[in-house]
Amino acid sequence: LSENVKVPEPVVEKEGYLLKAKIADGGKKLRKNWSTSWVVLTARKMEFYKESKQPALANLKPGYKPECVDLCGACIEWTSEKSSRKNVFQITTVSGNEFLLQSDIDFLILDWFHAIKNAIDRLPKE
Ligand code: I3P
Repeated sequence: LSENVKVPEPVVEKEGYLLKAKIADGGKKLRKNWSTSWVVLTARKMEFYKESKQPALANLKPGYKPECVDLCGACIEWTSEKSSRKNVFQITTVSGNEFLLQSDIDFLILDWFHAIKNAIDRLPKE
């Protein structure tokens, strides 16, 4: 019976396209590779979907799992050293994953920064 219980989807606080580069996984440095990602922010996490004209469809493909970022205890900060691009901030998770996010559009990246920072500040640190 419990298998039939549907867990409600968390409320989406913000979603949209950003340029993303994952630069570390579990503390291990990765080669930087920027790509456009459909980003979905909820209270506790962010999800990065592959670029798609109809992002919702990415959900429906069997076996497709977006990359998931746990915001509990995460850090967010602007960085000018880690990229030659403007408007770049970094998110570092407790598990040692590091992501750079970027947009050339100033108000857009500012909105994202504050939305993610607010989410992190509302969460417990552990
Ligand atoms: C990287 C690529 C990235 C660039 C990075 C390069 O080269 O050009 O876009 O980061 O610079 O190393 P490759 O594709 O050969 O891996 P930015 O665009 O963020 O500057 P970096 O080495 O200074 O991080």
